[in-house]
Amino acid sequence: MTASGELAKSAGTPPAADLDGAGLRFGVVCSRFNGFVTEMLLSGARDGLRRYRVAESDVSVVWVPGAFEIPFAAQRLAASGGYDAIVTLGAVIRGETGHYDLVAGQCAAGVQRVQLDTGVPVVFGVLATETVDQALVRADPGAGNKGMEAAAAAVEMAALGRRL
Ligand code: INI
Repeated sequence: MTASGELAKSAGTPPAADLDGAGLRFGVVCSRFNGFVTEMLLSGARDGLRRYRVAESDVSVVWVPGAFEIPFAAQRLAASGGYDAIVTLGAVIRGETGHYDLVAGQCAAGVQRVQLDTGVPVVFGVLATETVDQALVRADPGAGNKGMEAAAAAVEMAALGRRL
């Protein structure tokens, strides 16, 4: 679809997403904090990128200590000019921190700021849950893995970014 077609008003069902990632390059920022969850998100993201025809060699993974550090690494990757979109992965679990709201909120705000400042899409695959069990459900390798969902969003936004 052309950019003008993209912007055209349509009634009824939204058009299907363009999920062809062949030739597109992705940076993935993954938090080490709650690694038992984020490893599962990363696995889902890798599976998703592969499913949408992204080559392994077009994916770079960077690890950071915690969700608070995700925007910094995302900013560096986005500003490098080497990526069509960035995927961020993390797990902030309220049960484990008194500063949950600060960490989760600053991470989300930072990620949004990076994509608007750089013009490179940065998708948000950072869980913010009350409990470990809730985080594990969202990182399950089967349906509903938020890493895989983030990969799909990144492919769609990368393709959109090239078209617009
Ligand atoms: N980082 C997370 O990614 N998840 C958490 O649940 C969390 N808790 O519980 O505190 C967390 N804290 C670390 C934070 O992201 C920074 O790495 C740390 O404050 C150093 O800047």
